Amino acid sequence: MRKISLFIYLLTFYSFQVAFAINPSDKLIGKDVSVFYPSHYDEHQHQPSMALLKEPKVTGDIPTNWEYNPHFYSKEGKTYATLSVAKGTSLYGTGETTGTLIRNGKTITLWNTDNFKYSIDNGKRLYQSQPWVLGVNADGTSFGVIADNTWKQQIDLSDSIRFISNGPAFRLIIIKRNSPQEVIRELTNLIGRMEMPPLWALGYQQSRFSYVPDTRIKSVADTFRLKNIPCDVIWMDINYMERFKIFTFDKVKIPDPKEVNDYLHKTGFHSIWMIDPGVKVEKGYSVYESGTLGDRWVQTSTHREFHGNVWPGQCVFPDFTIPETRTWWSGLYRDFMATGADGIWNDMNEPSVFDGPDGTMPENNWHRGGGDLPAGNHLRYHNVYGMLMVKASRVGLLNANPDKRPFVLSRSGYLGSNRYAATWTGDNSGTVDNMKLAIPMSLNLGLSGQAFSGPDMGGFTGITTPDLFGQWVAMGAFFPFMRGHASNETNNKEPWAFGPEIEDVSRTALNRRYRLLPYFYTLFYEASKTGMPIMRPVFFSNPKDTLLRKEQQVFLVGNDLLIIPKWAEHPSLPEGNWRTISIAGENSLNDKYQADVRIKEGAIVPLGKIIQNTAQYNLDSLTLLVSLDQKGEARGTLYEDAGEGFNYLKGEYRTFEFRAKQKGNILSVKIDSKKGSLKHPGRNYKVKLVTDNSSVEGTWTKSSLLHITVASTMLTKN
Ligand code: NBV
Repeated sequence: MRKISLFIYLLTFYSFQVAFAINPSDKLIGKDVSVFYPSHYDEHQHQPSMALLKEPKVTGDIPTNWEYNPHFYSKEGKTYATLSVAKGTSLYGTGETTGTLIRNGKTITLWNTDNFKYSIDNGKRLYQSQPWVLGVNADGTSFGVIADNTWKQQIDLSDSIRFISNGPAFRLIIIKRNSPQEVIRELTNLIGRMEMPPLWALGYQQSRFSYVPDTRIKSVADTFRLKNIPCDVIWMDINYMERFKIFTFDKVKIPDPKEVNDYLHKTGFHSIWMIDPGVKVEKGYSVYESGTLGDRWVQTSTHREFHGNVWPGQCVFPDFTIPETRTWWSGLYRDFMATGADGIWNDMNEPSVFDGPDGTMPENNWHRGGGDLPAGNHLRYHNVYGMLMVKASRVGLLNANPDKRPFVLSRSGYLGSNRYAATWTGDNSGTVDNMKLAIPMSLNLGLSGQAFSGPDMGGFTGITTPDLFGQWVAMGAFFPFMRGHASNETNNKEPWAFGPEIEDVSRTALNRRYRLLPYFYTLFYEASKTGMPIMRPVFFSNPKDTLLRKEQQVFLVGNDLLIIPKWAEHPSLPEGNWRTISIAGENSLNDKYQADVRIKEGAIVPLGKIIQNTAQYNLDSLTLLVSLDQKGEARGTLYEDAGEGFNYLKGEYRTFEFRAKQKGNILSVKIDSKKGSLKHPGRNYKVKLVTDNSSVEGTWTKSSLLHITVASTMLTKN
C-alpha cells in the first residue's frame, strides 16, 4: 500500500522528471533502521560503502506504518533523494560547515575543499563531507538519514531533506529512534566509533606554522614548564621538512629529529609531525622513486601520472584506493616514527592542489581501486581521498609502534573517518565570530559521528588580540581537542604571548581542563563504546524542550557539566538546578574570562590534581564533586586504564560508580568498582559537596564508603 501510494505521488508531482518507483529491495536492516533504493541503483557505483563498517544484512520487511519514506528521481543529469520533514522538526549534523547549530534552511556542498579563512562559498563547503542529517521531531523523538554516497553532492535543507548528487542514483539509510542520543548510537553502530586515544591526546597541545629550528621547538616546550602552564604536545608544521618533501627533515633546521623527540619526551611532551599527501616530483627522492617504481600515483583521465602544484612544487599524489598504495604508504612511517615521533598530522588531504580546478584535482582524474574497491573517477573518490589516506597512516603508526595507540589528525574527512583520525576545523581566523562559530561546528561534527574535534584555538590566521585569546582559551579548555595554532603570518599565539594577565587566564583555564581529565577520559571511553559526543548540545538535556534546539553559545560536556562562556548573551539554559563550581581555585562568577561551569543536580564529577602534563596523571587521589538532587542523591562514573597501549581491550581497565545519599546532615558516598581487571591499590578520595551558594569539603579518606557531616542548612531538604 505504502509503495503504491508513493508511486502515484511520484507520478503526479514529478511527471516532468524521470521518476523512479520505490524499489522492492527496500528493507529493514536492523531494529527501526531501513534502507531505501532508487530503482536504477547500480551497486558498483557505490559499494562497498565507504561510510558503513560492513554491508548491512536484511532483517525483514519495512513495516507498513514506517513514516520516513524518501523518494528518488533524476533531473538534468543529477540524482535526487528527498524526504519530507514534518513541521517543528529540527535538523542537525551535515558534518563540518559554518553556520548555525540548527541546520534547517541551509544548503551545504559536500566536496572537500581547502577553504582558507572559510572564504569560499562563505564556508558552506569545508574540508569534510558527512552526507548525514539528524532530525529531532517536535516531540523529541528522532531520526537520521545517511546518503550512502561519496560522489560530489549537496544537502538542501530549505524545505525538506534533499540530497542532490552529481553521481549515479544512491541509496538512503534511515534510522528511527526515541531520542537523538539513540540515533547517534545507531549511526555510530553503523559507521564505527573511534578507539580510545592515548591519554596525552586529551591534554593541551601547542602548534604554529612552524616551530623551526629545533632550538625554537625546545624553547617553546621549556617555556611551558618554566611558567607552569600545562601542556602535552608540541606540533611540527611543514617547515621542518627539506623543501617540503614529506618524510624528510631539513638538515639545517632539524639536524637530529630523534634528539628533538627525546628532548621533548624528557619533560613529558609528545611530538606530532605533519605529513601531506603531495609527493615532490624529483629524481633521487626516495618517496617519489619508490612510489613511481610501484606505480602508486593517481592518474589523469588518459591514464598518465597526474601532476599538480602544492608546497614542494610539482607533485604526484598517492592513489589511496589501491590497496598496495595504502600498504606502501603505511610502510613509509616505519623509519619516520623510529625518530620517536608520537603522532601524525595529515594536512592538505582534500586533496588540495594549488593549480587544479577548484583547488583540487580534475573530476575526471582516475583512481584505479583494487581489492573490492572498483576503479572510478575523482568525482567519485574525491570526498574519501583523505579518509583513505588516514586509514593507511593509522596502520603505518600501528605497525611502527604496535604497543601504542595511534594518533592521527586529519583535515579532510568523510562520514566514518572518525574510525581513523581526530579532526580540527581548518584555517579559521582570529575573530570573535570565528571563536563563537567553533561551538556549533564541533557540536555538529559530534552529531555526525566525529566526537574528537576542535578548532585552532585562538584562530589560525589574522592578528589575535589578548582579549580574544583570553576568551578563547577559557572556552577551548572544554573542547574534546584543544590545540592552539597560528599561521606563519601572524603574531605569536602561545599562552604567554599576550602579557601577564592572559598568561594567568590561560594557566587557570588549562588547570581546569587538567583537573577534569578523569571526567573527560571517562567521556572518551563512552564515545568509544556508544559514539556519544563528548561535547553535546544543550538540547541533549531534554530533546523535548524546543527552546533549547537553537542554543549554540553554551554547551554540555558529557551530561553533567554545562559550559557558559563569558561572552554568551541570554543563552537558553537547560531546566533544573545547575550549580556553579570552582575547579582550580577560580571564581568564575567574578572573572572576566573563565567560563561559568555548572554541575547538574544529581551528578558526581571526579576531579584529579593540577598537573603539568599527562605523564603526571595519577589517580591516587580524587576529589568527588557532588551535587545533590531534590531527593538528596547523586551519581557519577569513572573509567580508568593505562592511558596508552591496548591492554584495556583485554580487560585491563576499571570502571567505578559513585553514589551519594544524604541522611539528616550526613552525606555518604559509596564507591563501587564495577567492571574490568585493572589492579589498583585503592586511593584517597575527598568529597566536595556543591550547594547553591557554597561548597564544603570532607577530608581525604582511603575507603569505599565516605561520610561527611554537613551543616543542615547546606543540604537539600528531604
Ligand atoms: O602546513 C601549513 C598550514 C597549516 O598550518 C594549517 O593548519 C593547515 O590547515 N596548511 C594548512 C597549509 C596552508 C596554509 C595557508
